[in-house]
Amino acid sequence: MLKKKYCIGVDLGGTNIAVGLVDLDSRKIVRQASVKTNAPRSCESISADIVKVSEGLCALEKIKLSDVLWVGAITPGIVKDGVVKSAVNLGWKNVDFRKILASATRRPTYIANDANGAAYAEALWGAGEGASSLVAITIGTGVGGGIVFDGVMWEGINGFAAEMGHMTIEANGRACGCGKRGCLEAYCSATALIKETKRIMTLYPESEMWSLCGGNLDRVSGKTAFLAKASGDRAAALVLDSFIDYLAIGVSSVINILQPEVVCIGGGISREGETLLEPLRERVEHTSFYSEDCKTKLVAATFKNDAGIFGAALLGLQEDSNKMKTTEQKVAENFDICGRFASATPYGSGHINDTRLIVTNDGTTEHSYILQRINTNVFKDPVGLMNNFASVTAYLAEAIKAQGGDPDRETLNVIKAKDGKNYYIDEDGSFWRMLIFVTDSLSYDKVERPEQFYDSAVAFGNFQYMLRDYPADSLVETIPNFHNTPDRLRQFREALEKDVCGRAAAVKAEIDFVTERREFAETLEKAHKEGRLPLRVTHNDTKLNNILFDASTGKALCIVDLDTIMPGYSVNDFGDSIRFGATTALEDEADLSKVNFDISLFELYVKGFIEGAKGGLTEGELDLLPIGAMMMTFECGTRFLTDYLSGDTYFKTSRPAHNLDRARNQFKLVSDMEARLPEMRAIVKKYAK
Ligand code: ADP
Ligand code: GN1
Ligand code: MG
Repeated sequence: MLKKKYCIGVDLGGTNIAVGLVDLDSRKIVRQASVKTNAPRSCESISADIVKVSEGLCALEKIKLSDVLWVGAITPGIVKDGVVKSAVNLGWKNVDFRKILASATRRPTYIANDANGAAYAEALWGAGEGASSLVAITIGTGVGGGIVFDGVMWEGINGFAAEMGHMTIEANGRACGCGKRGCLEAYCSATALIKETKRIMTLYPESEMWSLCGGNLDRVSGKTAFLAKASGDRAAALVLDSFIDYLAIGVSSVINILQPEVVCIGGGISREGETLLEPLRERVEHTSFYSEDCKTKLVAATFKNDAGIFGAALLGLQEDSNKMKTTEQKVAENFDICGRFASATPYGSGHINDTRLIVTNDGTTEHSYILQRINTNVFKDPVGLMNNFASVTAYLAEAIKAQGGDPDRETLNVIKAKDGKNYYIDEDGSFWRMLIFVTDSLSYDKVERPEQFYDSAVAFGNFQYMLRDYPADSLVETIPNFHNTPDRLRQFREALEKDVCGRAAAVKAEIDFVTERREFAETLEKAHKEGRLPLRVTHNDTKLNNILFDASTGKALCIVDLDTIMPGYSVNDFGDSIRFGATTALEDEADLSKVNFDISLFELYVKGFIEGAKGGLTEGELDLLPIGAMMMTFECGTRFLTDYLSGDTYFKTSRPAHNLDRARNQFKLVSDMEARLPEMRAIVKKYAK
């Protein structure tokens, strides 16, 4: 037999706690019971009562509480992400209701504000079923509401959203309990209606309303005016005319702002049905932006007495709804991460991928991740890339363990997608990967302390050392000819010939700078062919911001950006760090008077890199370290200039001449290095012993 699908809905009010066992297939409350709230009372004690009542209901259905799919609870007050920020009736402030109730029930637990929950139930199974959007306005002691778009409840950034009762409908109007004046609640709550009914009655002693309440003002209710109006009472008509006029102002504002498919009116007053709705519709049509063929449906709520239990029970269906989530949230939820998605923030200053810091919350703890959209304009084989990435990081983890390090913090750790792959492809075809965020770490765009640069050199040297036996031929070449400088010059000439933006004429000096160094560009390729420069497994993108430093110790911690790990030259890894770090300015500093090669930083890096490589560099490699520095600086400048000529399609830019500034900056460093090559060679000799 097919197992029935049950869930529990808890309507926690200031007076009663109503609990219902809901059968999700038949959409019925199969059992329900309630106990007194006895507020103020602790959340733990209330949760224990909820468990007791729920277990009783389950026993009657011959199931266990552990058989229910989830527990949903609604409560008055401000609720955000399961935390009751404040609920005056319960005496709660910043109470993590979801966490406490979840640990009491041991079931997945969902919490919402009561009006939001009611709106959600209406949207899914009630007046808004099948509609894309619904706004509920609940008229009771106060006026509450809820907004549900594409199946997602909008709580606002702070839980205060959909407080319909506190929209101003009359400047300097009636005082409201919230301290403001002229709020919808002060005119259209049941409380306000009763007050106004009494006021009008005292002005019209002949009104039918008096006999309806036996001459006793204390017996006036929200129904009194409706009943009297039905028999033609003029005073009652006055009360209701102004009540509906004000309500129409509120409803029109909602429609004008949101244009939802459905607006539903709930709470006790909504039982008046068409007596209320017909005149309301008429007024709203006059005061809102309506399109005849596609207008908001204005209807009464479907759930009456059971609105609370359903409003709570259906909260668990939120999981199904994906539509209003951001791309990052949807993508993040496709990876095997802990807790619920909380936020996504742009992170780092890389030029290639889109990097986001993702924070999740499991009810007790926050977890952080790095989510990256792989730039497939740059990396044509993202699947191969991620294979490299995962194999190399697994290999590094072992090497780090062998060196006595912490593999959780000293190398990247790939989080798999829920389907077991190392990446996730979203509905737009974008490739994403998820990494564990290395907490308490920082990366730098410029050397802040010389020791930092030395540390990074040791780390990059050691990185190469750790990968010395890695099977190079198992690696996919993620960007063919990545550091083949002659090929970079060929691409440069191609871009120059095309000159798609007409930028070439204005950068003749830079073009000449590149062309004059055509022969130099061959140096490393030649050395390789002559057997003086071996191919190794290298990082190929060793700039300072691709290494994380421990925020508390300041020590180099973890090398990141492993997209370009492939066979390459050690001297290029050395050189790429020098071009970015051994300088007095940022990589994109446009004022060239500030850009100078810093030979003392160069010296520190030489020392650190040779140490880190643990004697693994050949004589030929050591000899070529200064050329590696010049080559990477020249090549990178040429790439920036190429991209400038091609219309800035490769590197991220934030101003029109950004790539040109970067190119000039690198060329200034090349000139400095050329002038100081003998000194650079002497430095290497000093440490190469
Ligand atoms: P890009 O290829 O665009 O440079 P990166 O992979 O280098 O992308 O990521 C950009 C930045 O994000 C890095 O420079 C680093 O500061 C930060 N970063 C990357 N991965 C992590 C991580 N796992 N933990 C913490 N920070 C990270
Ligand atoms: C890019 O990805 P990111 O920002 O760490 C580039 C490097 C350049 C560097 C210049 C894959 O590095 O090759 O040297 O910009 N990465 C790729 O800052 O092209
Ligand atoms: Mg990077």
